[in-house]
Amino acid sequence: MKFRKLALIIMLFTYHVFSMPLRFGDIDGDGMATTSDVTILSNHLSGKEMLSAELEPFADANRDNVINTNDIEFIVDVILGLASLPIVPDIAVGFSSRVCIQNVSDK
Ligand SMILES: [Ca+2]
Ligand SMILES: [Ca+2]
Repeated sequence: MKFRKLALIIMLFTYHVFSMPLRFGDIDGDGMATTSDVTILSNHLSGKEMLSAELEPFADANRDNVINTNDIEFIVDVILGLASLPIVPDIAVGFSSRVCIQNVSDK
C-alpha cells in the first residue's frame, strides 16, 4: 500500500514539474510559440475557455503583469520571428516543486 502511494506521489510530482511551460507565452507547453497558444489565449480572454490558475501566469507573454490582447500580439510577433518568448526562471519550477512536496507531506 505504501509503495503504491509513493509511486503515485512520484508520478504526480514528475507530471507537475515537467508539464509546466518553460517559457511565458508557450501556454500549451510544446516548447514554442504557435497559433495554438494564440487560440488558447484568445479563448481565455473571450471567456470561451478559461485557463487553469496554474497556467494563467504563463499567458502573460510580454511580462507586464497583465493578460490581455497585447500578449496575443506578442506571441504573434514571436511566431513571425520578431521577438522571443521569455524564459521561466528556474525558481518558478523550484517553487512548484516545493508546493507539491508540501502537499505530499501534509497527507
Ligand atoms: Ca506553444
Ligand atoms: Ca501581458
